[in-house]
Amino acid sequence: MQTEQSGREPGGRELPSAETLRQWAHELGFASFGVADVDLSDVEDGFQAWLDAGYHGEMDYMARHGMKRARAPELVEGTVRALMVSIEYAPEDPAWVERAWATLADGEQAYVSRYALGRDYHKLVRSRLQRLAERIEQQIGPFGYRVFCDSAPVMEGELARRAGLGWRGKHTLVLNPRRGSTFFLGTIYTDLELPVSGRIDDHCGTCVRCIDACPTGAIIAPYRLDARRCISYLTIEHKGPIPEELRPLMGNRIYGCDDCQLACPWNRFARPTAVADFHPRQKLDRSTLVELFAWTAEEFDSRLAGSPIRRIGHERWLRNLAVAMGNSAGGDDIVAALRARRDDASPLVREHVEWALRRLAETEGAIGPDGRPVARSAGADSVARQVNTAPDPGSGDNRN
Ligand code: B12
Ligand code: SF4
Ligand code: SF4
Repeated sequence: MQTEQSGREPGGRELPSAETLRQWAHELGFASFGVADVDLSDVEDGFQAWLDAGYHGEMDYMARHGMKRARAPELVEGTVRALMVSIEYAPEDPAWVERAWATLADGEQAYVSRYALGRDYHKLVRSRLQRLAERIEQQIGPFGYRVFCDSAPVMEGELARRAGLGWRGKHTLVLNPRRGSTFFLGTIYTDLELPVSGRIDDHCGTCVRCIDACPTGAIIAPYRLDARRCISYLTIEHKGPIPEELRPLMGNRIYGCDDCQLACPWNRFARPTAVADFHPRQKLDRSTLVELFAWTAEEFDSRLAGSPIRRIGHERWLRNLAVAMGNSAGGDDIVAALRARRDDASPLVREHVEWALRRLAETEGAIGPDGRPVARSAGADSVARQVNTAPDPGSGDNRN
């Protein structure tokens, strides 16, 4: 294997140095850059066990390509390295974590995952990766490559870990001691035999905050996620009715979920995004459930043009909102909004609306010790716990 300093491939091609590549990646707005070897044979058994357990739920695409996901050359012939990049999406507000908890604790507000407040990242990342590949091509001439961002059977997390972008947290995401985990990953498969980057050690230590914070218990063990319980899966990937036993646990999370990341002490070091396209649109960071539930299908399509949320469609949007409204403290506006959709054309929406109305009726008038109506979601309980035990990145319990 080559060293970091070497500039020539065994085949004879003169290659840009790792430093030059990193510089080019930074100029394109990528926060981190690294090079990974593509031999993922040691993760194949774990991935197969995950599929065999059915943890992928309805995500057929996870099973469809079998082990091609872990075998880069079977997807793109000649691949020997993966160039890995990250790009930040954390909000600009330095108090974004506290604000996120506050929104989660407010049953009238809608909570949209922070990654989805602005423009969809997939195309943006791929087009920047394409520019990076073209820049390499200008320097060394034609070479074999293909760019990805969530767009093909590629194990981006594992490759990013091997490229030194971070370690895999117990929530399974990649995180980094200087920037937390609030970044997307992108990949270039290539036939260039570039030197492989050094790795970052796992700094989770004895910490289990993400596991404790997960409202639905989806992190069934450290580094193992049952996607079928994950609110991100339930609100985005899952098409049909949301299992009834999970609905009360979802709180006001209507698209994606961030709790495991909000609870992580390392996200004190998350960096604000430098990408204007990722800034919040349509007041998605400060809208009420009632406001969003009122959107017609046409409004949904036009307001969310270019947003990742658009791909779930208006029907699932209403389904998710109905669950959140059922978990709220109720009140005239919420009940009236739900009743107005009792005759919705979609049986899926109608069923979730009826569930929400039933749930509100069952606990009508429930008053908390502070004399205010109770938002009855376990999600709200977990939020209260988090607020009371605000993460202290200096405590060191996560650094051994
Ligand atoms: C499918 C998918 C999901 C699924 C499943 C997530 C998961 N953790 O597997 C769902 C819909 C739930 C999801 C949710 C989210 N996702 Co997602 N997702 C993906 C995707 C497409 C594939 C991930 C994958 O391969 N999972 C399969 C599992 C099996 O792989 P694994 O974790 O490496 O598993 C290994 C070990 O943990 C172990 N193992 C795991 N389970 C088990 C079980 C047994 C029995 C055994 C023995 C071993 C074992 O073995 C495996 C092999 O080593 C990637 C993009 C990509 N192409 O990689 C994005 C990706 C991981 N997602 C991303 C994001 C941002 C999210 C969310 C934060 C979005 C949100 N806010 O709502 C959440 C976070 C939830 C979470 N805690 O993971 C980013 C993560 C960026 C980062 N910093 O790491 C990615 C990389 C997309 C991107 N290009 O940026 N996601
Ligand atoms: S995204 Fe939410 S539901 Fe999914 S594992 Fe993290 S905390 Fe749990
Ligand atoms: S440091 Fe703690 S909260 Fe963060 S990923 Fe590791 S175990 Fe989870």
